[in-house]
Amino acid sequence: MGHFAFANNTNRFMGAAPLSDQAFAVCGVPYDGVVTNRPGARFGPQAIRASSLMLCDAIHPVFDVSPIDHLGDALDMALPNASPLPVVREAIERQAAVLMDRHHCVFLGGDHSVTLSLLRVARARWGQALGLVHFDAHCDTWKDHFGEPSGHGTWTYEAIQEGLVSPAHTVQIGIRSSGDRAAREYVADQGGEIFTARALRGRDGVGLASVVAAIRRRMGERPCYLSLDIDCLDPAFAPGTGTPEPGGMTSSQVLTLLEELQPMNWVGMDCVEVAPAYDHAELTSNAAATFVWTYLSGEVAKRQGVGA
Ligand SMILES: [Mn+2]
Repeated sequence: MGHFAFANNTNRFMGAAPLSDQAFAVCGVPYDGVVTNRPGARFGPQAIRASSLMLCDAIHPVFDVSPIDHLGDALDMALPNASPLPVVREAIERQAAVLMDRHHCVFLGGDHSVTLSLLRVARARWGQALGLVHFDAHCDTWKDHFGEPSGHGTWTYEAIQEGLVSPAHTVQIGIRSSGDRAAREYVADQGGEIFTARALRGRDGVGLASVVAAIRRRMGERPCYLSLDIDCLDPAFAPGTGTPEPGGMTSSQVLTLLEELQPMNWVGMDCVEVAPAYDHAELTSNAAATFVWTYLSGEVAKRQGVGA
């Protein structure tokens, strides 16, 4: 096939086919109605798709598989962007339920509020409180969104309150933004674990081995959901996002963690908060596409019994 197969598929992730009965699905959630600062993440999905075309045949050098033939792109959800958040959530949840019933899904945000809806669907689909690995500069455990009950910085708190995720199986990575102690340390106070960006400074490759071991030990075989806010990265690696926070992770650190956590029992992923209007040289969408590709390759390898 080669990369010429992309010619007519440039609006789909990695040039994948339209979604039919493939094991894996990519779907955009183009909603950015509750961002704190700069809007624009509704255009994230198409920017990530455009960058993903650079991956060519998409054979992953660690997992030695390409996800392309196992993947369909459902394009973007149709959402009532001007409606109140509960109406938007209902539309996301209705569409996500159909997809998660039939496919292992990766969702492209959108602002981070969409993750609460995706977790509601995943919780119902798997019938138990899920494990959560949450890459982010922000704890997203604020109890309100500047006076509103729900926003893109409340979903982790809400997910724990709703019993969607198990607090003891919730791990945050890259946290560093301003915030009051109660929010910053909420996950740890609930029995989970937080690896702040500060704690990860200067650690890469084998320097992350103890982090990997701690996460894998904590999660065991529990079904786990991966939520990756692109602002976990330093703005040097991901300027195109609504609430950039200096002092963040490197792309290599995130890739090391994604590769080493591959053996976990993942049930789905989202990659959110890519806002292409603030991007430079497609750095941000390129990082997002590479992270999604890494995750999908790891899952395809697992199904094919190919070792990492
Ligand atoms: Mn964030």
